[in-house]
Amino acid sequence: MTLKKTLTIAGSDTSGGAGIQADLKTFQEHGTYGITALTVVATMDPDNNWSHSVYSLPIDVVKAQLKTALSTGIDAIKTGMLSTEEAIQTAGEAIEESRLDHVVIDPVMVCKGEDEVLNPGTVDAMVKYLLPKAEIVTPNLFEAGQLAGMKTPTTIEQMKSVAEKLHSLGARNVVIKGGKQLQHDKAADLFYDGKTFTLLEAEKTDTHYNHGAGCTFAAAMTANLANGLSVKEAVLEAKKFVSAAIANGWKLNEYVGPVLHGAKNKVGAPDVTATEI
Ligand code: PXL
Repeated sequence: MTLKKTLTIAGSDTSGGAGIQADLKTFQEHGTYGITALTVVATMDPDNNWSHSVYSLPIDVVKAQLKTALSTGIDAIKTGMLSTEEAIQTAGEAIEESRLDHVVIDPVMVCKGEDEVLNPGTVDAMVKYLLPKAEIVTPNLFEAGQLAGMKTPTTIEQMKSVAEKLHSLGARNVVIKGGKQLQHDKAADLFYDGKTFTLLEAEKTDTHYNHGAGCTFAAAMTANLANGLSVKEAVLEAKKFVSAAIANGWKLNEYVGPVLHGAKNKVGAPDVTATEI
C-alpha cells in the first residue's frame, strides 16, 4: 500500500489542538501520511492565564528536517507558524526545491486570543517568499489585511478586494476565513480563484471551543489536494471537515477548547453551501 505524503512545516502547539498536532490528526483522518518539519515549540502557561510562549528552533534544525522530509518524495506541502524571516525564507526555498504545485500557505501571525504579529518583517517575508508559491493561501481577516497592506476586512465586499490583491501578489487561489469577526449570519469563508468569488457558508456554531480550526481547515485542503481533488473540491470538502470539527469542539481545560479533528469521519458533517457571488 502506498499513501500520499503530506508535509507540514509548522509549529508544535503543546496543547494539541492547533499547529503540527492539528495537521497530523487531520492528515490521518484523510488517509495521507503526515511528515513534519518543526519550526517552533509553543507552550502555554497555566499560571499566567494560558499565555503563549514561542520558542523558535535553530534554523539548521529546520533545514535538516526539510532535507529529510523532501527526500521522501512529498505530494503536498502546508506551511503554518513560521516565527522568523529566516524560517519563512527557508520554507520558501524548500517549496521551490520540491517543485510541487500543491502548496497551502496558512500565514499564521497570531494565536487565538493574542493579537500581535509574531515578528516585524515576517509579513513582508511571507509576501516575498510564500505568496507566489501558494496554490492556496488561507488567511483569517487580520492576516489577509496584513498581507495585502490593506485594512482588516470586516465585510464580504472588503474581503473580495483583499482577495484580489492577494491573488495579484501571486497566490493562485485565496481562501479568506470569515471567523467570528465577520458580520454575517453564517460561518462564511470567501474562495477566490482569480476569476470567480465563491462564498462558502455553514450554520454558525455557538461555541468557544474552536482552537485549531484554522490549522485544521488548511491541513484538510492540503490532504485533499494530495489525494487528487481539484482546488475547488479540496476547499469545499475541507470546509465540511472543519465545520464538523468546530461543531464538536470540546473543553480541554478552563482556558482552551480544541476542535474535534475526527468529527466528520465519526459523526458526519453539517451542510455547507457554495454560492458564486
Ligand atoms: O492557531 C494558530 C497556531 C498555529 N500554530 C501553533 C500554535 C497556534 C495557536 O496556538 O500554537 C504552533
